[in-house]
Amino acid sequence: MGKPARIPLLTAVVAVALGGVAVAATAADAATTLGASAAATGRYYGTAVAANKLSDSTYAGILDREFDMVTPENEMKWDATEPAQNSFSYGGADQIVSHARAHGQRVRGHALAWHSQQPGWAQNLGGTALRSAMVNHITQVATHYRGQIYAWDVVNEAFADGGSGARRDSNLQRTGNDWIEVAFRTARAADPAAKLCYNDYNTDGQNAKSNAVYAMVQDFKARGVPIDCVGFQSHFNAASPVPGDYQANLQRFAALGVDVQITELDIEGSGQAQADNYARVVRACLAVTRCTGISVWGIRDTDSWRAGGTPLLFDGNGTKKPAYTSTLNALNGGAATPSTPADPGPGACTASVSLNSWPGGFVATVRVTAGGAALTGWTVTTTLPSGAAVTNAWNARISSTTGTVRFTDAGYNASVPAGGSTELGFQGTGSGPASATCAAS
Ligand code: 9MR
Repeated sequence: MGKPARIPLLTAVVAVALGGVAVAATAADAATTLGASAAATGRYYGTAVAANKLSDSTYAGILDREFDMVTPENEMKWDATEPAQNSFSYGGADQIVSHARAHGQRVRGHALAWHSQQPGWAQNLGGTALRSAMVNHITQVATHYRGQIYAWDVVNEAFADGGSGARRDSNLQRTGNDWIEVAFRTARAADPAAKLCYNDYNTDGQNAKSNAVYAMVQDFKARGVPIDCVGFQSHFNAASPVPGDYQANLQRFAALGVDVQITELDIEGSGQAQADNYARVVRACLAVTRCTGISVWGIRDTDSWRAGGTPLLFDGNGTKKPAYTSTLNALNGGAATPSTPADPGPGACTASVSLNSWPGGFVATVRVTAGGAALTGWTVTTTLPSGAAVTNAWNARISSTTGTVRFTDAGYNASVPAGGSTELGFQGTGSGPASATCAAS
């Protein structure tokens, strides 16, 4: 597969070249949706899609506006595509693939071989009968979609949880330890253009399970077993937070010579804490050259497999949550090409927030500190939790009172010497933001 297309930027160049009104056809074009912002860094931002929701206009509207990669949430699984042995049914999956093609979205195929969501007939097979059935399944499905899939999750969740580093016991595992490499070789033969991924959960940080996957990928690379990518599901909540070594873990896999992808992202929570975690995921991916994209596992909170944890970027009405805004901002802060983020440079600055809160209100003091060179102007950006509003601000000009707010220097405090700092403040109703970013201007 070639590099992901950078459609929004190309559009911008074309508009300028035609001498059209170049007004909006600038980087701003690439900054207003998740897919376009990710594409500007050479990556994608995708989502899981359920075929039976494509007729919901709110759902489809958000899907087609924001996302440039889709993963069928259940429609390509073994139970859906081969309900009776050697009798294939592609209704829901085909619907998603044609919707994607019609809207310029690429497709991640999920999943060819998995211990779960097997049709009853396969659950009851074992030994060579199951091995042949698996090979036939992979060949048929990957051939049906040949040329239309960006990446396949060839094997899903094959390692055990906990500290053993062992393979998960399953009927597939009991056909012999080589079932995974057989699955990858079979998929390569059926669709040579698709990237072939191993996908799992609880492998997002360095631990016994991710070490075991790492050793498998290393071994596959050494022996020429075709593997192109590793998917990190990234289902996070309080008990399983974004790991501190998330980026380092992605990086060590990338260093084995595979792409890495965030494949099923959702983060339980709300407000600023959730928004900060979503931004951390973007920053980790942008910092790893071979992190080619991020997919969330659903669109609205109500579409989620764990709706009670409100883990997604849009609320049940389809309204953008703070997590959406922080994701978009983080994508727009990314490097122009997939590489380690540029050195912030001598003109850079940082912002730290200190909050004085009471029920229903807060005062925030933001300290702007210059980096290795003097500032001649600065802008602080923060995203207010939903329901919060700024009522009064000092030492800065303000762009809005709710949502994402930019505070620009007030003129008299634009100049900050290298290493020096200055303060601004604001008062508001609701709860205040925990963090802010600073940019020299
Ligand atoms: O989101 C999927 C949900 O609708 C299904 O009921 C469930 C059945 O196993 O699978 C969910 O998706 C899973 C994905 O295929 C693999 N990783 C874990 C996901 C969440 O369970």
